[in-house]
Amino acid sequence: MQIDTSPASRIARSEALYDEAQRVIPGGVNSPVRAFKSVGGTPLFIERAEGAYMVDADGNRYIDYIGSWGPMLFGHTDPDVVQAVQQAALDSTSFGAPTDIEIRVAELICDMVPSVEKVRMVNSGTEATMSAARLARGYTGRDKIIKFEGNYHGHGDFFLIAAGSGAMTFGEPNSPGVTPGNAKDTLLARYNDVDSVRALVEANAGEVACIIVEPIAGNMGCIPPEPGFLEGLRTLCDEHGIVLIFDEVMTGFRVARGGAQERYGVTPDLTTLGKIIGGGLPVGAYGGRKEIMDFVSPNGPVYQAGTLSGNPLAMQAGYTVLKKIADSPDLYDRLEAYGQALEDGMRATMGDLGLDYYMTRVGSMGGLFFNEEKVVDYDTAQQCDTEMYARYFHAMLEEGVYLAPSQFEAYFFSIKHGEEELEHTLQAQRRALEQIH
Ligand code: KE4
Repeated sequence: MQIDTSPASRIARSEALYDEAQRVIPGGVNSPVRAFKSVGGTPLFIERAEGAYMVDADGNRYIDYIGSWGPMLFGHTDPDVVQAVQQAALDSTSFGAPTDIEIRVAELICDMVPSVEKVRMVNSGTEATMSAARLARGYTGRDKIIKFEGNYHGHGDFFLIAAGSGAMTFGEPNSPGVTPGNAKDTLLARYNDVDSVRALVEANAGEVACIIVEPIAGNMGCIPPEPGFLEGLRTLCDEHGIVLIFDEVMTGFRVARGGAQERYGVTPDLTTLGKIIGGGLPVGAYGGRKEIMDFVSPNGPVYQAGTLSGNPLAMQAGYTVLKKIADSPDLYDRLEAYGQALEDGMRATMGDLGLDYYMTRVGSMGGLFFNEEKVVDYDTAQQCDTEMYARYFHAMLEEGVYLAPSQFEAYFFSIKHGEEELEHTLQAQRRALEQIH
């Protein structure tokens, strides 16, 4: 009998699960970026997580720098969130009727997000952005929307045009199934280039309903707005009666209590939210000026609905997180302190190794581009060395650090990332970069 003496793979269980998963789930995953296609290798099946750490099906432990792609601002298994969800479940998991807790969540969002006077809960960021764009079209009576190459607003048909995130990673900027009819009303501008927007607005005078933008791009890596970019969009929208939508699904409550709009002092007409406001449960929201939001059914003619919108478990989780944010005056200072130490350590390593990759960070989200020139938009992001990123990703995984499995994503950390995690991450990065470059 031939005895297999090869060392069992350290991810044998994930490999087995991946085989099983692919038989019944497209690509073995329920969201494409999880499949590790752009970095190669077997996606890790995660069994549990706590604080700043995730543990995979083989028992390997990682410092987590995706935090479920943003929601885990307070780390995994925050005891207050867990308790709130457990308690809510005892009263049923859904009613399909209005509840008190939905009012409390809406009040907290209205209190903390400058642009939001009224807000509607939905079940994902995609639903939030689709609904906000439909509302802008209904409110203005215009058809066209302007988005930016490399910005990702979920998988709504009219957004999957030169999308960021997974669509960008797969190099399929125009996804099959998006009809020419949809695509024709979506106009593409260049991120950080107000002139490219002005040209579209002037060429489509009186036809543009909204401009939707990630105020900090997080789906082509992390790209902050250049000075004047967001202000320029605000001015253009004021001049032409266009609805300005900040897609803060990722940046909302991530980069400041009032999101990017508070951090940069530019107030949109509508804001979309998600991720953090659900504490890890499926939640999205769109909100803004009363006069626009009152166009939403049943008050107004723009229809939008959802069986599980405002779901009591998700609302209890969201309320718990939002209340912790509202009651933690030093939260963003503490996140900034970790972020600055992480960035300083990474730059020191780059200097020691003679590397000059391009690095960005805004609060507790950031990116490392394997590109020697400044990355400001889709084109410069595309010039990144994605092969090098893939080697870096796997080298960091071997070191127990779980980064985003794509160059075209951001990293996130939580309030539970502390001294021990910082030291481990910086040592891991030094070893990883020494190994790959
Ligand atoms: P969801 O439909 O995935 O909840 O949200 C869509 C969305 C909308 N707007 C922005 C700015 C977003 O970043 C997202 C979703 N972000 C990705 C991460 N790049 C989710 C991860 C995934 O697709 O699995």
